[in-house]
Amino acid sequence: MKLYVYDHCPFCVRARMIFGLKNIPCEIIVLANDDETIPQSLIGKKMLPILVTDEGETIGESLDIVRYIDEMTGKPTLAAPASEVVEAWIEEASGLVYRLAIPRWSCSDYPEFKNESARKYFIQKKESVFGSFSALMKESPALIKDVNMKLTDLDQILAALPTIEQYSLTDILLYPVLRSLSIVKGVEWPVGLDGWRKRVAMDCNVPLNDAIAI
Ligand SMILES: N[C@@H](CCC(=O)N[C@@H](CS)C(=O)NCC(=O)O)C(=O)O
Repeated sequence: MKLYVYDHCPFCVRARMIFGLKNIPCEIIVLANDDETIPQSLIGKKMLPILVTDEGETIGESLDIVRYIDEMTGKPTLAAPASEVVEAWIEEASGLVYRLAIPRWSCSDYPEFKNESARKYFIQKKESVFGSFSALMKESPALIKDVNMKLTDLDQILAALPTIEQYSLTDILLYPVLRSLSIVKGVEWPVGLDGWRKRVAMDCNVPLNDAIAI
């Protein structure tokens, strides 16, 4: 199987996670961010992740890929119940996380930005949606303060949940958001939550971005 991704992309992280959690081999291909031809030819639009199965079937939505791979073995890994309260937190916090992460992604050393044209493509596309990156960077101290408070809430939410030895679809939604935030320097990770994100990173074999935080 082949999985086309961008390293920074949280939706791609969802798809990468299920391969890691189930220990299923897959060729991970990082496309240049401005390569429109390959995704267009596979699914008719410029969007990743895309899975190409051994049978040549293409699947182009992250959660469809997750479900397909989880069900493939006949023994689901995502067996724990979803958590409404955690998913509500994700909904509330995501805007804040991406306003911090996106300008930092644009100047990071991800393989999808190896060519300058790919980096420019990303910057142009995202600034048209999120506004100027220099303005976002100036907003960072206030955004980091807000996100640190949100992390304290999340830490308490996770601590209050019953301990379950299995993963859930909610974990597949949450980890990519926290991994996105890990590129931001100055974020304070409460101890319990820090343990959670590091354990998931190991289990799913998708490393955090702490080492390249800006
Ligand atoms: N609903 C899709 C969303 C995927 C998505 O938005 N991918 C982004 C990358 S993070 C993308 O490919 N955007 C087009 C682009 O970057 O040009 C999924 O869950 O797979």
